[in-house]
Amino acid sequence: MAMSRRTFHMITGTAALGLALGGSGEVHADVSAPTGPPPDPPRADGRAHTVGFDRYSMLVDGRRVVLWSGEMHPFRLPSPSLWRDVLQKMRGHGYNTVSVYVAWNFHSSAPGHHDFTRVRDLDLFLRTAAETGLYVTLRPGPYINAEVDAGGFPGWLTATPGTARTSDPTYLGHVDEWLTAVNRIAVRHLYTRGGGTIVLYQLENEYANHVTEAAGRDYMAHLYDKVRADGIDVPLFHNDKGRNGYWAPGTFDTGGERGRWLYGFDGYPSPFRPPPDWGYFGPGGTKGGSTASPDTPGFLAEFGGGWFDPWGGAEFGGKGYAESRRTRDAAYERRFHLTNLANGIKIHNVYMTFGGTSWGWLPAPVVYTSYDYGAALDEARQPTAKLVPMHQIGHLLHTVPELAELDRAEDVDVGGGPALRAYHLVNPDTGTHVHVLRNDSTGEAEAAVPVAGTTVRVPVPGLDARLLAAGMSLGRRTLRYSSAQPMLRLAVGRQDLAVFTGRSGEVTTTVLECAREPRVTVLEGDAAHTYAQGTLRLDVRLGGLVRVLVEGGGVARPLLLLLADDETSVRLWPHHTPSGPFLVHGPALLRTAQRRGTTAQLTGDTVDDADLEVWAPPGVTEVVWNGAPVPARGTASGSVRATRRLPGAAPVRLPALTGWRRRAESPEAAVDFDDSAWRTADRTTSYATTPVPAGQPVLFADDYGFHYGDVWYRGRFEGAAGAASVSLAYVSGTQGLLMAWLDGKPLGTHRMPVPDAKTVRRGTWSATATFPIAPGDGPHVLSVLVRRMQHDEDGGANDSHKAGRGLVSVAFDGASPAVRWRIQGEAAPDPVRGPLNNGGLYGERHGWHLPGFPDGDWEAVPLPRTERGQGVVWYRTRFRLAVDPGTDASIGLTLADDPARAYRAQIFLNGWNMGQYINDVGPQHTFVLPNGVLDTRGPNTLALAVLADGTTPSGPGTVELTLLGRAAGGVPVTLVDSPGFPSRSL
Ligand code: IPT
Repeated sequence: MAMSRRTFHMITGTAALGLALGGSGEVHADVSAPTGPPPDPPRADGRAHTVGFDRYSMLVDGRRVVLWSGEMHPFRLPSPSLWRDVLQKMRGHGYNTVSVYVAWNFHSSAPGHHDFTRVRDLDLFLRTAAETGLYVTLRPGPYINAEVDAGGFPGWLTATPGTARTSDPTYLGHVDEWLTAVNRIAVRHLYTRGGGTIVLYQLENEYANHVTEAAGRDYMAHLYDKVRADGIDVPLFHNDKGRNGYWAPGTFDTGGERGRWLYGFDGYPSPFRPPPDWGYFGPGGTKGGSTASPDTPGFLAEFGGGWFDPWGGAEFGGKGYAESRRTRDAAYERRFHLTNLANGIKIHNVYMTFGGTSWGWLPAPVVYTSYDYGAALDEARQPTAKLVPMHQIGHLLHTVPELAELDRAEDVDVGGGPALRAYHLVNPDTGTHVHVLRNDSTGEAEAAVPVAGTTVRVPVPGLDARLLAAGMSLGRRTLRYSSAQPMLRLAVGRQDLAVFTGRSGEVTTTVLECAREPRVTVLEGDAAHTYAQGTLRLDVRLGGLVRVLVEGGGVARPLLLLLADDETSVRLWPHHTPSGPFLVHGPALLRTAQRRGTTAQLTGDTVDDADLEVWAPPGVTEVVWNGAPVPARGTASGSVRATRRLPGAAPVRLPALTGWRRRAESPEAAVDFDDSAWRTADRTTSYATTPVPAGQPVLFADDYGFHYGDVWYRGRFEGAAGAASVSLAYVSGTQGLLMAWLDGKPLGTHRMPVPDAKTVRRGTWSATATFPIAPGDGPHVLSVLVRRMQHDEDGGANDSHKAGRGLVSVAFDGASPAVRWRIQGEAAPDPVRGPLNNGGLYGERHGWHLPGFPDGDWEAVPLPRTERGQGVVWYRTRFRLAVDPGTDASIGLTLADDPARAYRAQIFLNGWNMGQYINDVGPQHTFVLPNGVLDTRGPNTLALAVLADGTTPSGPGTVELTLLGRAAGGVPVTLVDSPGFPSRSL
């Protein structure tokens, strides 16, 4: 039969290796029936599982699974409780996999030191993903890019010898320590052993620059060996930067284990051009085309579900994430993902699905604090309209596994003009046909698709796409075709259930094979039906939830057809449980469902008042929602329906922020400031890629152990009489600045120019600031504050993360005094909030950002406020929130002021650095304050470190709490530890 022509040599995992590794040793492998029902959502069930693949798809326990994955970064959500919220929202909306980078710099403040506690608790994240029923793709680098500082390399790595991302032995030594630490956790969560749900593991990231060199090939082979030696037995892969064929199976040494290595690639196509064909099914694909890896499933390790936004307002290239979400909207998602599906992609990962926040000093210089990304779930954890296609396609792929095994079928002419593109695919075992119809023009087009001897007319809106299925099983009955898009099929209780979707108002035709005439009841909505020649035809106008019950006609099991418009489709929640599947209709989110005797125990969210209707396993007659019984009764649809609506979210009132206290700092500028404890800047060599000018000591902050945020220098000199100016060369990354004082008097501020869309990725930002001076012979003190932005990423594998940061050199015009420098950056890393929380401002070094700092003697001031001066001024206040315990309120801090004012603010909430606001650059004004860091039912401390150029008046202007979303429900939130003053780190 069909199975015999397939090979399953690529099955990996303990079971496939025949190893008895504790536990029950039970093997769930049924390789003879990969097209059968999908495997249940994965859990940490303590059993051995096989994780393999063939050229079509992943095979989990021998069952076909399309991975429909979303990327999220735990390190961009510093509140572990909320990981569960995001993961549950992903699962509810049809994702079956979460892909995560692990950022080395987030976990490592010093060589050999790796911290996986608190907000860095990878083990907890992996447990939560397993509890949520999601597969995991783990991507621990060592290099990750990801728009984080140094592409994820720790700050200390910049001060080490050897070229990173090569086989250099020093680098590999550090890498091995990192991987040992990550893998020690990861092995406990491998799905192969049932300890967790990791099914894929990535080596490196878009590694394209040393592909043909021994230094690159040996490096990849080393990573492969290391990860295998650490016990990672799931398939490994790399994400090629485009379909180049780099690191395809067989191109480097994988210890003879060719079959356990997947080829993956990344795609970030322009939303303004038609989606590309990847060439999986033959020539004509982009670059490597079908030859890239014909024996492994089409694998998009990253596919752009949005895009990152650079600093600056629209005129500089930064447009804000609303724009990103507008250009990659729901129709974009449908058009591009359905094209990917039509191109044989069976492992999808949408980068990002929840972008989150690059808090503290995490963002690479190219981006600002928000990493919202225009993703389907926004930074404030709110679902957006982009989830509609993800939800519909995700649930379809999960409940109709035939779609995991599709061959290209003969092209069909669908008319509709040149902009209407049609892809035709067929499952070789079941004969299910799939047509993907894509409209690349802006006006609506009609596709005329030949199906089963007739022509199905399908409207495809401009710049949109539609999937049409024919010959698809709906359980006991078969769909001949439908012009509405299938979303799921489930056998629930005593009936089969199928959901079809489309835009509201669309007129759709659905035809079922029915050898004998069935009984048809339109239970709700605008539907007409006719029976003729062995087929039942339903003509349905979409709007709300149309229900048609099909019974009899020689088939014992009834079929309930639900036709939902888009809006309604995301209120339909299939949920697979060990007692069978559920389908829940009504609420804004279904988080969990389980059967307890005759009761359906459900948890989830409502925003507005909502219906609650449940299709559940047989015998379920009662419903409990978020712990409270809901009166309900059985319906003609075979469901149990609440007799009253669930209440929506309670209103949330946010207090005004008042009671501000102000204190100026920057005492480092004063002549008599005591800097005797500061490091002497006397090094003569550096591993930085920025040259050290002859005759000058090394001044780069990283060489003195200061890796993040602001850094101070104090230089003493004599014999400068006659000097007309002093020139300070510095390197900072985009948006950096330098301010200087001579003997306590401001010399001025130099700022890196605001980049435009073209220059923003230029990388290193270096400049020379020249200030006129008229010193006497001395002695003199030159105080310099450099706002370093972060280290460059190292996408080109050329050590660009080692570009210097801080001062480079000093020169005088008309004199040449020797300057003796001392340097001070951040204090010892905050052991709780992590190495990226703080820079080296005086206030940070002395705990002014921490809760409980005694600010009673600070000046009480109202905001908004205007003052003028060069340097740093702090503002602190406290506020108390009292959000209703059943409400998940998502809250932000919004700053606004006259955009001509040249100042910026570092925002500290309960000591946590929530990001940087640059008043005259933007575009970000609202900063998400994650619950857990924010106490929504208690007191909070807010501190702003305002750094002003002195060239204009500065603020703060208005500073307000803003409500970014609310729901009744949510997840229980445990507050993160937020140690106050005095802190042991100071
Ligand atoms: C690709 C990276 O792999 C990922 O880490 C992230 O940087 C992403 O892009 C952009 O957000 S790099 C590719 C787009 C050149």
